[in-house]
Amino acid sequence: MRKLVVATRNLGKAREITEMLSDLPLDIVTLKDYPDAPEVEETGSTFEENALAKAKTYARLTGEWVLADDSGLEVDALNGAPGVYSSRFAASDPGRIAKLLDLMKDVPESRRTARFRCVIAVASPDGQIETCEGTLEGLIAPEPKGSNGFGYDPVFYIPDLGKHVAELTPEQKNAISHRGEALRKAKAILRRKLGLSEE
Ligand code: ITT
Repeated sequence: MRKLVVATRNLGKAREITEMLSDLPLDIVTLKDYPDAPEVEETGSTFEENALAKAKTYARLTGEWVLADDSGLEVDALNGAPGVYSSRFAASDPGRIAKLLDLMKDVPESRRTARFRCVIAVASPDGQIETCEGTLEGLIAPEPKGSNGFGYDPVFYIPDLGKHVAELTPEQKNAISHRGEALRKAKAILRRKLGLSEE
């Protein structure tokens, strides 16, 4: 079976991506299987630049097809922050959530709009590369709720569902999420590029 390296060290992302790709006839591994691979510095100013940098670098280093995800949270009342700095906003998930809620403490519900964005890049060792993306619109809740998912999921509220993302099952999150949308497009790219049959 062809190998696909999912180029992430974020366990929450790795879990969602490997689960959604599990119906493809691919041997899926992550960066855990490449303990000596160096970090790629995320110096880009967009999710696309960072996803391209991660996919290209790890495709070259591993000699395999690679799928890389760069994602984050854009909060309108914070002019799009934390954006590409979402993982560097504070040292831990609880720290990131506490910092966000503190910055948002005086913002009324009508101005708490936000979105998750995900850009996925698929790269081959011989330099082929394509990107695709997905978004999820919602509101920053006043308090965290739920224990599923990862990252900012406990404070991201979906008005249509009346739920925080961390209250959704993995299947419910994948069906509506930024990463789910991008991954459905990435699967079409992989099927075409690797000549995999349609399910
Ligand atoms: P890799 O670069 O190794 O993939 P990372 O966590 O550094 O891991 P990013 O630079 O793409 O990845 O940062 C994404 C951050 O955005 C992530 O750490 C979360 O804080 C947040 N994030 C992205 N998708 C999310 C989701 O589905 N739910 C909650 N938070 C999410």
